[in-house]
Amino acid sequence: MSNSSLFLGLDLSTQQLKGVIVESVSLVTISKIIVDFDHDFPKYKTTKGVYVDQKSMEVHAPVDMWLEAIDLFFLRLSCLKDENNEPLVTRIKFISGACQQHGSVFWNSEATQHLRKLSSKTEMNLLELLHDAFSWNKSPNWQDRSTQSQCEAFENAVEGGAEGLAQITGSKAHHRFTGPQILKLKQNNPSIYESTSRISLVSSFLATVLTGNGKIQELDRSDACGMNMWDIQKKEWCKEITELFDKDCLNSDGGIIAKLGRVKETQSAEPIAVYFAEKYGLKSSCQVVTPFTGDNPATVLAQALGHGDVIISLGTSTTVLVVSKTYAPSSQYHIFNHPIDQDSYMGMVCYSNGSLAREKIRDALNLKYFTNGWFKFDDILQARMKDGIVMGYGKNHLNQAKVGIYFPMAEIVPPVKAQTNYYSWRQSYSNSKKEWHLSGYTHEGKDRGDIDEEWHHPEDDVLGIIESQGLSIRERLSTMLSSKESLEGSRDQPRRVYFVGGTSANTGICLALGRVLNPLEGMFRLTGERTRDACAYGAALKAIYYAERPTNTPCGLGSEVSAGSAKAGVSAVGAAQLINLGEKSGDFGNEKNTTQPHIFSNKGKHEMVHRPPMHKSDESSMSYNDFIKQYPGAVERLQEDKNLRSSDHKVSYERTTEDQDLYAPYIDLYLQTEKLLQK
Ligand code: XUL
Repeated sequence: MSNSSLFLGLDLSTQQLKGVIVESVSLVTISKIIVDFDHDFPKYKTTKGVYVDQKSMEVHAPVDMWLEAIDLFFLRLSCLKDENNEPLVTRIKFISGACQQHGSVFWNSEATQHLRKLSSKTEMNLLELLHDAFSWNKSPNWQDRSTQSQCEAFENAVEGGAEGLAQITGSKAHHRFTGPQILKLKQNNPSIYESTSRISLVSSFLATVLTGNGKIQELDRSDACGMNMWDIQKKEWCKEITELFDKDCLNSDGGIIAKLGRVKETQSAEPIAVYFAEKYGLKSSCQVVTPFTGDNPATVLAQALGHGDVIISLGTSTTVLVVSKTYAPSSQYHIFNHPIDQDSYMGMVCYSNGSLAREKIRDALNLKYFTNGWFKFDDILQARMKDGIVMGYGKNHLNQAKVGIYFPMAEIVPPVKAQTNYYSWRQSYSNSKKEWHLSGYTHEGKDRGDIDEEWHHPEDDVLGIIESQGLSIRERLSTMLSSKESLEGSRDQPRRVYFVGGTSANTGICLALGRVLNPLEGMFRLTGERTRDACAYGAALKAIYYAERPTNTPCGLGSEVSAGSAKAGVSAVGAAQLINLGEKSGDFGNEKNTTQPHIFSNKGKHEMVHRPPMHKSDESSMSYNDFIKQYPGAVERLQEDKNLRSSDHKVSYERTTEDQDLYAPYIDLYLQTEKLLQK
């Protein structure tokens, strides 16, 4: 490892605070640190990082726990050594961050005073220093569904209801969005609301703590679109919505507009707080690149996307992400400002049932077969794909289909309550038209028809969950892709699918999902560890782009660091680094115990990702997409070879004519099934 500069990307998600250290020359991840909230802070008694009240459907996280987690994170970071036994922390030149979207943090009028204490050396810890800086020690979480009446108020406030609100703010009203959450606080806890002087998103909260100079950091242009309050085209707070809070909102002192502060459209950098430099050994020249952004916007930064390309992030939530030059909002999906490029947008669909729903099936299999990890799940998945099973049946029974609905949590898309249901369908002629008829189903444990004989649980659920998640994604993706920039030759197929997020390390699941989505040019994922860490990695790339963008690229006003690698202290570009990512990329993925930090050593498989030297003298500006395209070799293509079993850990995929678009006939059937779900 050379002595090149390092960039830290942080990801404050629901369950953990993660950081990846990326070397700018090669874009290789050198190290990763995780603080796991349940594992590291059992005293808070959270369940996967949050408190859930099943009755009120409120979900929130304790802000105190996050403060403790930040300290623990930097403590772990300070223990890392490079190959010369030098502390890695001293080589970190820039930090940026990405955090769960929609969550909010409520500061009181003394916050500035408390935050200033981070500007000098102190023996106290973050919890002691900042505990009293908040008007509320809870942060509503994106899984919260308690704001139905506030959502109705939001949609009624604008002309055109849900569609009208989507036109203005990029989304119809959603329970988890910050605006309805704040309105609920104002209505149900007026004294807390009144004593709040500023409201941060989780992203601006983390940036505020790291800069620790007394200033509450502004909101990010992309993350602000997750609030149902920001008028994307006018670039101001939506008047009709702010009037729900204050009648005379523009003139009201301490009103909602003052509490929200400004939305920052540009990037800049300020020094890390003295607190972190003194306590954990960061150089005082280390810069924090702000604003921090949301986890999904940062994920979009992890890979250059072309027309028709899509990122599918398989994390706690499942999100489907595209980038577009056109502002084409719809109540069916979300549009956010692109986190960096001023003239781009990102489209998103978000499902609440992602990895937890898949893990439930994995656990049921392990219980039945006395196995553990994903091996049984993977084996069944591979065997069924190899046998050409589609919707529960083989080639000779294509007039029959099984559709499973796996929503252990209330779902966002479609908006229905938690339920797990199984449906058996048969196709027959009715009025000389082929139609699907329900032959049996299970609702809340009640069987109807002959469903019991047809469904084999949990085995059928393995491919069943992937198929129904895939069909839902495929349908919503087609709406998003065809909205304005329709794809040539195809109504609904994406061009390329890039899988990222924890589950993307599981090749079998990616291949099975890819079989449903049938992308025209194949499926990919980021190489090595990057694929699991796409969000934190995207945050690191944001910092790298800020530091290394060509001099003329507008990126920030009044930034304290000039652009260009020379001034940013970044070593000469072009020298390829050989770094091992610690494990074979493409392995079937059991999450490792990742709570301890580790440095990837240089033994074993090497990965080389390097780029040609950048011409700093180049006068032209460079979009983020073009910037990231300079780094070749950062993705791997996923292919299935039908002769290999999953346990060989080598699975490749080749589309054959006979394979083509196996699932197109079932998209409408899936939608027909969705109509049967209980609201
Ligand atoms: C996006 C959403 C989730 C969270 C997960 O709208 O609610 O993807 O961002 O942290």
